[in-house]
Amino acid sequence: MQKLKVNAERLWESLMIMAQFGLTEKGGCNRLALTDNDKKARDLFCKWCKEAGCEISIDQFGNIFAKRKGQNSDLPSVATGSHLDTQPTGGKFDGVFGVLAGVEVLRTLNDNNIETETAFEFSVWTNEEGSRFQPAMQGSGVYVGRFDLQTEWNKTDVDGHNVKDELERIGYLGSEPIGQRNFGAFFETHIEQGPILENQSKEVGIVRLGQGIRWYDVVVNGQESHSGTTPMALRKDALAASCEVITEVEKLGLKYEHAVGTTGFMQVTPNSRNTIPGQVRFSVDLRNPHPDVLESMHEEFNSMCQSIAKARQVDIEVDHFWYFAPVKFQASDDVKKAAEKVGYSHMDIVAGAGHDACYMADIVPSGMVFTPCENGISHNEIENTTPEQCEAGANVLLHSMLAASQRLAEEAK
Ligand code: HGY
Ligand code: MN
Ligand code: MN
Repeated sequence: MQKLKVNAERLWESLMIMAQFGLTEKGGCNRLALTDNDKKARDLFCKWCKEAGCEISIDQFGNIFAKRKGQNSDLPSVATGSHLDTQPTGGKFDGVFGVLAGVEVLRTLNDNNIETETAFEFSVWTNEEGSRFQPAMQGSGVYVGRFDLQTEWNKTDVDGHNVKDELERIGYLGSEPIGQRNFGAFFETHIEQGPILENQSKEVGIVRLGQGIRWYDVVVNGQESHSGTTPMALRKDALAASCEVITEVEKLGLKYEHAVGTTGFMQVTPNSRNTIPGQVRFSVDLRNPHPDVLESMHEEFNSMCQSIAKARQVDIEVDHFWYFAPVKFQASDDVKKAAEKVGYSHMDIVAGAGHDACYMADIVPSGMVFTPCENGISHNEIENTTPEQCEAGANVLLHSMLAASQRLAEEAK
């Protein structure tokens, strides 16, 4: 089995075919969750897996599971997967590389007529990005019971479309109840989305920890008035107050080691150049690998909002709607052993981004395989990697899954 290798050309070709769905002029992907492009990608994934002999199941949140039977149906499955949805100006690899590395494992097992003791399952998780609907990792979060199904079905995008209606519209409102799969191990392959592996010239990252995340919706209410006639001292400028908050968020990210702080989404009302903005709605994303540091950032952020509100005589509402605690990966040693077995240079690493495996780690030993991306750039249309780097990730995934399958079979004897 040691010599077993994936077909790098086929994997790269599958990535380029999938990239057609939502392809942008700059060569990236705009495939927001539950849009027609997401549907096309999902349909193609299901077609490829059916052609490879899998049985397809879809759950009530549109999560997809393609199952390749094993010799012993009493054993739990070894699973892998990631997401097909992208950022609005996303790349060709974030998420989809993990899904198609799984498909390449599936095809490689078939090519070599390998009968595994446990079943292998290949999954696609709904709305990992959290861009169109919040929060991120929504499908895997519902699956593991972190989020309530009905609440998440009712979430709406900026145009008022809700998740449940959109799942139905694209044909992925499945009937399988949430959380029904019998997984014994879960692995996710993903580009690092940062510069560390490339800078350290390592082929594979063994992800030991997923950092903590706090997301907020902030609404600043001031007073609309004329930009020409309102003296500066009398203004309640919601946008100027928001800019001060956002500058302070950036300072919070700079203040603590390994911290990041970001505002990526903003709506200004009435958004007219000669009316002082009366209301501004924006996002805040705080992250840190250490829960206590993230807690301090949370406290400082909230008190900073209150003092700015007081000083500027505006109202600032902070809705802290998502907290994801840092998570350790229990199956990362499988990934390390696989990287050593197949002979790839590797290093331990922390995941700066959230991933579906971070929630799967709640319910089953999980591991992540990271591979480098060019200049560490992601969530950008120029996101890039190479066929060889994808091949390394898929080979490590293949051998991680085979090792976990053997272990589960031995444990059951
Ligand atoms: O937000 C994240 O880290 C991921 O891209 N959803
Ligand atoms: Mn991702
Ligand atoms: Mn992403």
